[in-house]
Amino acid sequence: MLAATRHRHAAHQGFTLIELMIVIAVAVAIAGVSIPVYVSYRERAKQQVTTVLVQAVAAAIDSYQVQTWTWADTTGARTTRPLWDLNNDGLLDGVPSSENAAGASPAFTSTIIDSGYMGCLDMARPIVGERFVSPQRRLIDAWGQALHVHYQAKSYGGGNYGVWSLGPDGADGTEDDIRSWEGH
Ligand SMILES: [Ca+2]
Ligand SMILES: [Ca+2]
Repeated sequence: MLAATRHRHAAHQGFTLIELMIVIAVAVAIAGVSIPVYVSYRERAKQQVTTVLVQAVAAAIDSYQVQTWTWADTTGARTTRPLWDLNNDGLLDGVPSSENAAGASPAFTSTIIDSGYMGCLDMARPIVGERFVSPQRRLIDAWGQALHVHYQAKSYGGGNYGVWSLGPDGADGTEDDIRSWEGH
């Protein structure tokens, strides 16, 4: 009697284990399909949102034409930089107080700040939500990376400047970069 009970008990346990394995197998199968789909959906959404952001910022810069600031350093040498990358680091400027124009005198920096220049936010404020602004007040893409900018006459699709995101891989110059001068 006792042996039979133990046998039934063991059989019941075995049955539960098979059920459990089926449930796990089904869960793994579903996850195997749904996780990649979800990830690719999220990545696609980030790419689309960043494409819109890059195009919008490029349009905002375009409305400023190629406006520049010029100043003389301590040796008297004159430096001219485009409005949106005064410190020449290849990134859209954040607030001028934290991203002083490299080589500029403090007086020039105060002039920039006093003028109300807010870095790229000044140009993009009407079109960019807080979601795309870092704590350092820099414009960032959907992956939290600062947007790049460069000025070179007639280089970017025949334009004078390019704005781009490093894309999902976070590396510059790779195929997944999202560029203002390319259609997406
Ligand atoms: Ca900059
Ligand atoms: Ca990239």
